[in-house]
Amino acid sequence: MMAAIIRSLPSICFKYPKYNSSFLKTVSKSTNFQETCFRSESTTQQIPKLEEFDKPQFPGSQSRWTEKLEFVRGDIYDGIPVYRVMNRDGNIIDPSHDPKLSQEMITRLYKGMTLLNTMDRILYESQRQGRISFYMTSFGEEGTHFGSAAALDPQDMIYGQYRETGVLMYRGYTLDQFVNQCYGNKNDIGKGRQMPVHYGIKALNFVSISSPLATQMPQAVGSAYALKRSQTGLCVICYFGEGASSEGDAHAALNFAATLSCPIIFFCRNNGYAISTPTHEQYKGDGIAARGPAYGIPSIRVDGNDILAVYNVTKAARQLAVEESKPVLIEAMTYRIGHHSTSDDSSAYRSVDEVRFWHQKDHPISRLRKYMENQKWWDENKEKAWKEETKKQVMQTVVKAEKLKRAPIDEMLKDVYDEMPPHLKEQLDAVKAHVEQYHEHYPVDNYEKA
Ligand SMILES: Cc1ncc(C[n+]2csc(CCOP(=O)(O)OP(=O)(O)O)c2C)c(N)n1
Ligand SMILES: [Mg+2]
Repeated sequence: MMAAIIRSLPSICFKYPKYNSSFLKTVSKSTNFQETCFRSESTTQQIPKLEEFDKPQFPGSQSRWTEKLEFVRGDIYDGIPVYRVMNRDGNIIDPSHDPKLSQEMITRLYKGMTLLNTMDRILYESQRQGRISFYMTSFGEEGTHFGSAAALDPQDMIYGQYRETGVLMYRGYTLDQFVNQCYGNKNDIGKGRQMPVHYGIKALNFVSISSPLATQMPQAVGSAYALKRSQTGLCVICYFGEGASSEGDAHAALNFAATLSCPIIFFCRNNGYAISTPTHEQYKGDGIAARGPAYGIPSIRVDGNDILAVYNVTKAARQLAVEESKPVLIEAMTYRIGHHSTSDDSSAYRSVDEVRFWHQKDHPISRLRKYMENQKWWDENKEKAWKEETKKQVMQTVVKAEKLKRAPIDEMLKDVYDEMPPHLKEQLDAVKAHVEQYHEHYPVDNYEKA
């Protein structure tokens, strides 16, 4: 029996790296396994101390004994509170939590949120008119985007899910870049090879969006681990929806980040829906923030419609992540006012009254506007002039983008490899020959010549 246990040790030790190889050799030679375990000095696992035997000493948990037979239930406590700074009238509740952002900064944030809103309206309509193939709006979530983006270092790496357009806008992605990407024209950085809204730009440290849910999460942890090793003083922020949190990748990411102590901010946008699935069908626990402590990750829940609160928590999370090299989890509570995407009609699964409540009574843009009006920094005239200006700006950008041709067909298979391998070259030649032969069936004039 003992021999069998000893033979199986290498595989056990692989899972528990605390036993190193010299320990293994000692164990293999030993006739008394129990004795060896207590003698070994090479293990990094805490050896139980006899004087602390009044506490459980299992290596997998730190806890206390109990003689009560009690299940830990998720439904007996009030839940993690929602941190806020402003009330719905735009008044600061506790002045000691006012981040005291300058008028210039607040105006920048407000202008960004409203510009995004206008761009969303116009590009959504473009899709309805068949000018672009797909679009996703961020209506109602603007506070989570701009509040978090403003609290980061511009060099921090961003991994998004797809509904974080405002984060990229704050970083400096231009209207031209957004619209060219959605139109997939030759000026798009990705040369029109991605679906609309799948933005990415190396210069702004924003990793390209990829549709399969939660795949960005373990990748983001890998980046954070690299940042930790290179000691740059930077961190990663990884955005994801509460729906994506149900993916296995989300678990892997949270657990790796915790065990490897990676400087990463997990930013969950809890907007109430994963397409048509409401949160109460998605999970039974206390949201996403409640999962953090189970992974050993400091966690907080914030009112995502309060941009100042989002700014404060992201700033504090960044400090924790960078100074203590730790993951932090933020759950920003908000509401997806728009349809999931242009492929969705949310009236099939939620009431107009529900949407109207959030649009009229708890909107991040109107809350910041109230704050600005309270400070006498904004008024109706400024609002009207800015709205007209943003509409003009976006419309002009769209008109320009529509006139541009698409990238040459040759670009389709480039940039995957440094040098195109023969099998791809063969496929490209075949496509080109086909299109040339049947050119009357293809919109060849819409494409730039190679
Ligand atoms: C692995 C995978 N499964 C399913 C989908 C289809 N899908 C696209 S978005 C989405 C809902 C995601 O909801 P959430 O994470 O809450 O983000 P939100 O759209 O609310 O911003 C689903 C199921 C997908 N893209 N990838
Ligand atoms: Mg969601």
